Amino acid sequence: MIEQARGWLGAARRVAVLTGAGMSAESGVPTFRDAQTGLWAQFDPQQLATEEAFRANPTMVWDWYAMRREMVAKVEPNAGHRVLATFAKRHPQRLTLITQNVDGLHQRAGSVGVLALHGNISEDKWLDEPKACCNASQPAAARPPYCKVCGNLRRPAVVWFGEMLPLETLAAAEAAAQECDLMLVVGTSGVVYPAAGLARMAAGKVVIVNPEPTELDDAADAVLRGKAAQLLPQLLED
Ligand code: BV8
Repeated sequence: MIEQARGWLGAARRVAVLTGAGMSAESGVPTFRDAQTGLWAQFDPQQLATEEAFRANPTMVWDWYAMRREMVAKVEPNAGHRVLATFAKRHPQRLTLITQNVDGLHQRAGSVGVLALHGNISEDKWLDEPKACCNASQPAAARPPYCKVCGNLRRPAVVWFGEMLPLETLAAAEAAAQECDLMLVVGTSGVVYPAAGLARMAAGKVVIVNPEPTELDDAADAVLRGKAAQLLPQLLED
């Protein structure tokens, strides 16, 4: 199966790659749905990663992101992240990398022009439309930080459930899917939309890389049952 996928890759002028939390599993970042270890075991991330939860419990949600930021800061990109960055450098203009991940590991591995559909956990933004008084450089040091004048809260610059994805990024991802000769769908359960929908609009062959079945298997031309950091080097190394 991997030889067939290598053949499709060799023939593909345009390659789109869609990655999810499984891409970072071998770096030690728990995947989104099993990330609920310890304190967070009793919460459903789909409940926590919402504006409603943040407005209701700003400190609790802020602390959840602070814990995840600390974890991400301690890990390194894995061989899967690295081989995607190397391949793109050796084949300019041929690979478009689309990720649902907010951990920044693709970018730290050297990938450029990453279409980060769900934002970046290491960046903040204002919860409400900032006013002249909301000076991002001096929010009050609290959990979460806030504007000392109007009380506007800082929040993680990620896309929460129920929030629109950045429109330009999503449009670029859709264009990449619709123009590709091959799409690699790596480390995603295919549950979250509209990201998962990209695999269903791929013009080219769809190859899934995942140790488990996913919601997108029916859309695949080939399924490589295995781990990203092991299979991507086998697939992408010249
Ligand atoms: C929106 C940032 C509308 C926050 C995240 C259509 C149909 C159904 C539902 C919807 C729909 N449209 C909208 C919805 C609702 C919702 C949704 O999809 N809900 C799902 C749960 C049913 N979507 C939204 O709310 C989106 N917004 O559509 O807005 C709108 C319209 C108009 C006006 C206003 C609004 C926004 C979704 C974005 C949510 N934010 N992240 C944060 O991180 O805190 S999503 C979050 O889940 C992560 O980004 C994560 O990446 C993502 C998806 O999960 P996966 O990446 O797939 O991770 P998961 O743990 O599920 O799976 C891991 C996989 O890895 C597994 O398959 C495993 O087998 C595999 N694996 C494990 N180890 C390895 C491996 N693979 C390879 N190698 C390994 N070693």
